[in-house]
Amino acid sequence: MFLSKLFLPITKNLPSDAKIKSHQLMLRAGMIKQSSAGIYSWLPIGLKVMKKIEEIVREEQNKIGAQELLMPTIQPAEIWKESKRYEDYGEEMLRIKDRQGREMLYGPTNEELITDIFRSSIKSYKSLPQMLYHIQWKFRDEIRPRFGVMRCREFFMKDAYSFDVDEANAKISYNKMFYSYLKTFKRLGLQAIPMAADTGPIGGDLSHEFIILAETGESKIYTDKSIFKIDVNNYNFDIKSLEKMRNDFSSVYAATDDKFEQIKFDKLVTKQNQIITKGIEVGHIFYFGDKYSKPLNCFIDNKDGKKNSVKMGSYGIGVSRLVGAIIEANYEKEVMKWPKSISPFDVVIIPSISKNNKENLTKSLKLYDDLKKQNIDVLLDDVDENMSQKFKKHDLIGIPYQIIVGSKSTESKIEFKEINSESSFIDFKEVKSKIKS
Ligand code: P5A
Repeated sequence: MFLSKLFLPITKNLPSDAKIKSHQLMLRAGMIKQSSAGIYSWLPIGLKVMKKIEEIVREEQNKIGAQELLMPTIQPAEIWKESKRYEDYGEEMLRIKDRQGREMLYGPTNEELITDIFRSSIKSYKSLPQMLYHIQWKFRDEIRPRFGVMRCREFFMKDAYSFDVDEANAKISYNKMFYSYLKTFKRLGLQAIPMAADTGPIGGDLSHEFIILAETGESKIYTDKSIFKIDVNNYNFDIKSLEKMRNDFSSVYAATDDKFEQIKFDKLVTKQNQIITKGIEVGHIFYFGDKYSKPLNCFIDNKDGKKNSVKMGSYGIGVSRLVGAIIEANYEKEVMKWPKSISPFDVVIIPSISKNNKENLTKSLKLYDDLKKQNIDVLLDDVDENMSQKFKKHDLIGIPYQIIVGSKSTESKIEFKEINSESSFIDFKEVKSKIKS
């Protein structure tokens, strides 16, 4: 892609409510545009990053055996009346009437709808366990949408649902998701801490939030440094190892504001190890047994011939929120650096161009073609601007690698730079391995 052709509406004027870095940067770099409070259009660069996150989330869900489907955004009110959440959900639910006067709603979550799908097809314990997920827009009429994509009214969520014969099996599904979440966040370059959490309007008695550390986070968190030593890669994907993983995490003190107890914190965590900071919730998982399956009559025939309610859990990842959260975690002194796994481009070529000298541009076009042939997603900055303006712009866009084509580069040696560090001269053949390693 040539920068001169890219739809990248960089803006300088920020609205006064853009208070945190990720919100400011996403507006400045033309990643999103607000259409009304808490509702955004995703412009090409923003969408590209979000789609890459979505794909990583999808791959990690598939790896643990979850199956993708797609439910609609608009749901009928009846199933929510059956579960008794229609009234309880209150003002956050956007309620709609169709032309026949039927009550509908824009889904804030999908426990009811998935239970309805499940009850109409699965009748026997032999078909269990099952894990189903979709990645779909949600709507919550938040009282105070803020921080850009972090607390929106319309947002993109991966939500998965597990179905098991009994509680013991349901906890195995819960642990599999727990594992998958840690793997997912790792691939996104994030260190997420699982924390026992309250269940709120979703309900149930077992729940974890996955929180990444960031000063601008909405949740205050209290934990022990030693939690960072627990590495998901040290566990296998089998029942015992997954159980051990969850127990290892649970044995370290970690709490958000609502669950925090000073006495316990001081007793369990030495002063040197105490971490008190803020964080962003990027995922949330729940086990709620038959909270929905019972009222919705989702029963299966068990081995012993008796009918039993299916035991369920639900598991959310804020895909659109992650775009903002990753910026908060990576932004440093006016420079953005995307993790390679989700960067809008693999590398940018920045030639020094002037009216009288088009030689660097010609050299760059050749490099561009070569990289394209190697399947590298490359941006060529062919805009006629001086180098300091160019660098400023690329600090904002955040592509992690730059090839600078100026008087110093030769046919064989090119100037290569990782954003936010010093450049060096390398052989062109090494570029691919540098970028993809
Ligand atoms: C779990 C999946 C649920 O809705 N039902 C289905 C359960 N959980 S949750 O915690 O309420 O949301 C899951 C994740 O979605 C993101 N999220 C949001 N992102 C942007 N704007 C919002 N207003 C918003 N609300 C929730 C969070 O990442 C949350 O962890």
